[in-house]
Amino acid sequence: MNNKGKMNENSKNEQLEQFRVRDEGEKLTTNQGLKVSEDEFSLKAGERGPTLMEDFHFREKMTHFDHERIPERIVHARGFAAHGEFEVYESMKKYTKAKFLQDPSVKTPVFVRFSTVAGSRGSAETVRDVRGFATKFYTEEGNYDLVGNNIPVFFIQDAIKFPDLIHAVKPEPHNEIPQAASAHDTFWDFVANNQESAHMVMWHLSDRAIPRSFRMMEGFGVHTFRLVNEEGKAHFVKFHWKPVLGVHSLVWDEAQKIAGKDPDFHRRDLWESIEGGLFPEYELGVQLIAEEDEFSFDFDVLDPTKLWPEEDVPVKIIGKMTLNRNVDNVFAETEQVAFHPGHVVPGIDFTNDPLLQGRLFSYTDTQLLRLGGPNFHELPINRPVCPFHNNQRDGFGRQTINVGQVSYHKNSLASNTPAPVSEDEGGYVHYQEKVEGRKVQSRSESFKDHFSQAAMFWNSMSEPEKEHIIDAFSFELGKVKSKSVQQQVVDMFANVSVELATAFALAIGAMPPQKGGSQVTKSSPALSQLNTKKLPNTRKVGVIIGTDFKGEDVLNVCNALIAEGIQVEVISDKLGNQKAFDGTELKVDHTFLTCDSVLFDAIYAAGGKGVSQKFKEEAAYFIQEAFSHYKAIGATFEGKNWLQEEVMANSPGVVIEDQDMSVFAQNFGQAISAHRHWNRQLVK
Ligand code: HDD
Repeated sequence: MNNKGKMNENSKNEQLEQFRVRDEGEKLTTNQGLKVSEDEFSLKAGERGPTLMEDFHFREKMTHFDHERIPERIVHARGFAAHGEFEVYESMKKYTKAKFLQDPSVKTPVFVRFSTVAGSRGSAETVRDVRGFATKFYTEEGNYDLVGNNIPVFFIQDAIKFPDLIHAVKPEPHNEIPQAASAHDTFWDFVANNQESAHMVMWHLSDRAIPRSFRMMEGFGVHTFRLVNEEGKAHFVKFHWKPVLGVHSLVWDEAQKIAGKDPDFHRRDLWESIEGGLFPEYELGVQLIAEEDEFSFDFDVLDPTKLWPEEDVPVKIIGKMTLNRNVDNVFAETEQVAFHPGHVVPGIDFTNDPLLQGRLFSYTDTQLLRLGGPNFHELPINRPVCPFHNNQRDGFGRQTINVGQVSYHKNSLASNTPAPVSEDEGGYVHYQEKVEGRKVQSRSESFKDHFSQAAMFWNSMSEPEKEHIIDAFSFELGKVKSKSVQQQVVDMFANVSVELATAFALAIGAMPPQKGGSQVTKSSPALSQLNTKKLPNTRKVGVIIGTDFKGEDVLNVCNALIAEGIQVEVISDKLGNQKAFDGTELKVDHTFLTCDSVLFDAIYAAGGKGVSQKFKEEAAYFIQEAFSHYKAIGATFEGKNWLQEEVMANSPGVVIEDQDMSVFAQNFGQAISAHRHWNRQLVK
């Protein structure tokens, strides 16, 4: 990469280009460049004789294969990433001197990795878990990493407890069960005995922990950081990513089924959206608190188990990120990318949040093991797009060839270069916060209210969201074997809501709480997903058609849906083309066998005369399942016979019509945009 060229949104792509190798059409060689003549038979003494050590190609090929795996991340092992760009809407000069937040005409390349936390690299993606949302901005001043989650608070207040938290949530060590799940004794034992987790647990058991798509979840920097402007004035800041499509989730039963039907559901969704040009977009927001107001709130701004209610501290939307390019190679990019909350640029600084401070140690430490040495910054995906020079040398896998005699500072032989530069020339100067205190191992009193915001979260939920939380507690605690742990959790969450604790206590056969209750009446409407944006865009509809379907009518519906931005996939009992009575043909994308109702946002039973009894049963099963997951259901013509009309006909989100197809398409499109119809009565 020519480091002297001006930086733009393509800078990272251009830099990566010099590392890309296209093997197609090339001759096979060894890693030494020697052309290979035989790649199927190892060198042997006679056709049935012993293999010879002398076969260097065999040895090299096998050795490389034997070393292909690297340690997976201790947390966030299962992840998927994409490239994109970020643009700021207006200059943020008033608050920060960070260059990438100054000029709306500048686009900064980004790389974003989404992840689950607890599961191994091969685990299913729709499990109940926090999602990682880590963004690397390749700025002209160096890489800035915003290493966040889709939940704005954390389980613990001090990083020293992180190994304990993770040991508790990971599969239990004696039998390595369960994979990628928090529904087991050690996790809940940790929760009950580390009650600072209360607030985050409420989020974890809410619909936030089962997102519909990476494209439909928020991201949060979690910690309070500092923005510092040119004059040295600082503001406390919390970072938010707001998905343009709104925040939407799966239903728990659906999430579990998808985990089996398509363990790659979220990566497939992201990959296909980007391949199809439906680029995921997120707006960047900041909440700002002036330093003078540090103590004006009923929470401590340094406490990572607290959020700043958006109604009290509004989120100022300052820019947009668009993910527009899939990776070329998952290992080289997604697996080898190294994030670190300590990768900052001038104008962005830290606070004394004890969780953040501990993270500043952990990330480099883990990369050293995972990426095998101190040179991981040289891996193509991790390289800044601006020049970098220092006196660090050598180490495993060093690629840079530093020319010259001098590798120390201060020196005279190289005129004391590379030289530190002043703040005015872009040198990073740490914010000069005044700090005083004794060395103690304790926690501030201001960190000790663990339940008020958990109660606020509960108060902010709509009825269906509350039901989901009760069901989630009943599920999770229902899997816990220890009666004592179950009871401890009931008693703990009585401090959030007696209604909640009583409901799940009854479901798991524990004693309803004897005391508890919260005085908190505050709620924050921004926390409820019911208040999110509802758009049809990118929603996926499974269209079930049989032979002799009403060709033009059905096509018109499909086209009207597509015009709304909805994705249409055709399901039938066999692949190939399905024929309409008027000769129209529609390509079938899936059979009942190769897909499942849970993989769609809505089902449209379009009809078809020539269908077997088996077809009808399969279609009915798809519709029934979608119905039980509160999804929009449309039925026209013979499709009406595949659903239980007497049960479903007047249900919210069920659209039945065989006269006016444009009215049908419009109503069905609206039903799809609503995401889910929670006010639907289910037949139990
Ligand atoms: Fe962490 C990875 C987010 C607390 C230690 N963390 C990791 C990733 C994300 C987060 C998104 C995946 C990055 C990637 O995609 O490669 N972590 C968070 C957030 C936290 C948090 C938002 C709380 C606010 N983490 C946290 C603590 C510690 C760690 C308190 C340890 C003191 N996290 C790690 C790690 C990981 C990691 C062990 C594993 C792989 C990696 O760093 O690169 O260092």
